[in-house]
Amino acid sequence: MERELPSLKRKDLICNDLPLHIAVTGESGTGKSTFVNAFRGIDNKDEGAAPTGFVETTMKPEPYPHPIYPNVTLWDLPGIGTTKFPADQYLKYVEFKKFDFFILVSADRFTENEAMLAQEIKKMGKNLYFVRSKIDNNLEAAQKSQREYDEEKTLQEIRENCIEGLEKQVVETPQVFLVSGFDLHLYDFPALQDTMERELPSHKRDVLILTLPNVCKSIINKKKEVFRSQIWRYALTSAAVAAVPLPGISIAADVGILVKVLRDYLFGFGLDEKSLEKLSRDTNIPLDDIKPVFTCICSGKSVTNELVLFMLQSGALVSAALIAEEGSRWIPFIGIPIASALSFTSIYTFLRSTLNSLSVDAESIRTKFLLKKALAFSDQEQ
Ligand SMILES: Nc1nc2c(ncn2[C@@H]2O[C@H](COP(=O)(O)OP(=O)(O)OP(=O)(O)O)[C@@H](O)[C@H]2O)c(=O)[nH]1
Ligand SMILES: [Mg+2]
Repeated sequence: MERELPSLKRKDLICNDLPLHIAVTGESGTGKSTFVNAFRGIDNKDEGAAPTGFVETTMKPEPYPHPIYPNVTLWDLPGIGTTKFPADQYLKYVEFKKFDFFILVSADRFTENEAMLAQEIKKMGKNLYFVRSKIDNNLEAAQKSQREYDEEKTLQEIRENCIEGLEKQVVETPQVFLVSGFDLHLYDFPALQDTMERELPSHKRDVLILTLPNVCKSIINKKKEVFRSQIWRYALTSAAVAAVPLPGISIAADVGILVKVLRDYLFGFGLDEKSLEKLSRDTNIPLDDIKPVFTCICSGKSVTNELVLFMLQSGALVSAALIAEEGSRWIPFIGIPIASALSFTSIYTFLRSTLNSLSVDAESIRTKFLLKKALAFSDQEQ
C-alpha cells in the first residue's frame, strides 16, 4: 500500500498571509493613484494599475491588492473634499475600521479639511502619515528660480513648511514625508517605509516588510531577516518528511518545499523573471547586462525541481548530508531520527546560504541599476 507524504499546506510554506489594509487618501489630482501603483511596484501604464491622469478622479474606495502578496491591499480613497463629508462621516463612509493605517497625500499644503481628518483618524486610534507628493516638480521649479540651488535646503524648507502648516491647524507632531511617485528611491520614501514598519503592531510588521519595494539597503536586510526567521519551519517540515521510511521520498519532498520557498525569495527580492524584465525596461539596460552581476544560480531564473536538484548537488555540504540521510533511514530504530536531523540540517544550511546570496544580488541590483537610474534622472533635471 502506498504511504502518503505528510501533507504540505500553504500555511506551512507561506507564513505571512495576515491581511494588511493601507488607506491612501488625498484631494483630486495629488498623485494618490500614482503612489498606490508605485507602492505595489507597478507603473501607471501597467495592467492592473490604478487609473491615473487628469480626468480619472477617484470617486469611491477602490481596493488594489499587491501583485505578489494579495493579502496586502492598498485602498485608493476619494479625497475628503471630493466627498464633501465632514471628517467623522467621511471615515464612516470609507469604513475606516478595516484599515491598519492611513497615508494622506497632498501636492501642496495640507488643507483645513485634511487637518480635521487627521485629528479624527488619531481619535480613532489609527496611525496617519502625511505624504507631500510631486517633489520632483518642486525641485525642478526651485532649480529654475534659485540662484544658488541647494536640493537638501529646498527639501528641508518644504518639509518645515508642511509641518508648520499642520501644527497651526492643531495637528500634533505631524510626520511629513516628501515623495515623488515616479521615483520612490529618492527623498523620504525610505524613511516613510521605516516609520510605517516601526509603528505597526509586531504581528503585521513582517507582512509589510515583505511587501515594501526594495528601495533601500535596510529593507533588503529586513526582508532577509523575515525570510531567515521562517527557515526553521521549512527545515522542520523537511525533517518530518524524512521520518517516512521510504527511499527517495524525503528528497522529492524537500525539493518540492524548496521550489516554493525559493520562488517566494525571488519575488520578495525582485529577482524573479518578471521583475527583472521590468527592471530592464525601466532602466533601458538589456537583461544580458543585468544577469552577470548575480552570485546566486537561481536569480532571474524560473525555479524548477531540476534547478533545485542542481543547486543541491552543487553545494557539497548539503548534498553529502542528503546522501547520508537517504542511507541512514535504513538503520533500524535510530535511523529515522538521524535522517530527520540530517534533513533539518541540510535544508537549513541550504536555505541560509541561498538567502545570503539572493540578498547580495538584490542589493547589487539596487546599487548598480536602480540607484544609477535615479541619479541619472536627477542629473538630467539639474
Ligand atoms: N511630476 C509628478 N507628477 C505626478 C506625481 N504623482 C502623480 N503625478 C501626476 O499627477 C497627475 C494625477 O495623478 P493621479 O495619481 O491620477 O492623482 P490622483 O490623486 O489619483 O487623482 P484623482 O484620482 O483624480 O483624485 C497624473 O498626471 C500623474 O502622472 C509625482 O510624484 N510627480
Ligand atoms: Mg486617482
